[in-house]
Amino acid sequence: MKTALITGATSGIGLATAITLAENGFSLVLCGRNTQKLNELEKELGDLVPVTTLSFDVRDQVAVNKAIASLTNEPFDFIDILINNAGNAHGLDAIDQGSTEDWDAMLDINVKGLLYVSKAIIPQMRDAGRGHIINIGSTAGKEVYPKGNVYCGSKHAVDAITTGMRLDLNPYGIRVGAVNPGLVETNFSKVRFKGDTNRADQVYKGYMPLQPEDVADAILFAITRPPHVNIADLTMMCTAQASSTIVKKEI
Ligand code: 8X3
Repeated sequence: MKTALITGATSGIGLATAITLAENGFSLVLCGRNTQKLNELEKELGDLVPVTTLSFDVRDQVAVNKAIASLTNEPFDFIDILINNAGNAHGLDAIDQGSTEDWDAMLDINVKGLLYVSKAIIPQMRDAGRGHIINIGSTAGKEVYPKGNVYCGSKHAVDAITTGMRLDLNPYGIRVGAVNPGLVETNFSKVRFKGDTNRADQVYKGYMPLQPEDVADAILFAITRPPHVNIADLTMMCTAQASSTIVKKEI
């Protein structure tokens, strides 16, 4: 039984991935900031597979290191699969209008948080000569759209860092890949628009967006390939989406 650690596991793609992986027999280390949700998940999925939870903010490197160092008991003492999922968007503003708080949050969570968690886990993979890292990127990491500026920049950074990790960890037999979804119906837009549910709902209206479970399926596919196969880069969109700015809507 392999152990997977998922960041941002309490909602959206992270939550769907936790459920999918539990159903497919992976032991789970579920990470997030919402302790209550983590506890509920541990109870729910703990009937299926061994589950433990870690409550920390990926922006806090001391907390990240402390949390990962606490994983001393089997089957959580070796992370076979790291899923760097925690990330979000803050604001959708032209570059002259954006707030530095929003920029800091996106770069701190999406880029630096991913690096902190990876740095805490890579040494054990390197020493064991095995392991698998999946970074959740975005179509925004492949294409910049108007007002996407810093969010797209953060996801382009994830794209580059994924390649860099693959190059540097290649000698150790560690697989590194990215799953890059387009529009997924989660609370992503609600967070981006700071709780403005009406505005967030508009984003997913008039077409069938990807569901978090669709992305979880792709992650499951990537991590269940034979040892000689690495899914390096997987970009997925709903059928209605052709690019970041072209979405076929019925209304
Ligand atoms: C989420 C996709 O197009 O809303 O990363 O930026 S998009």
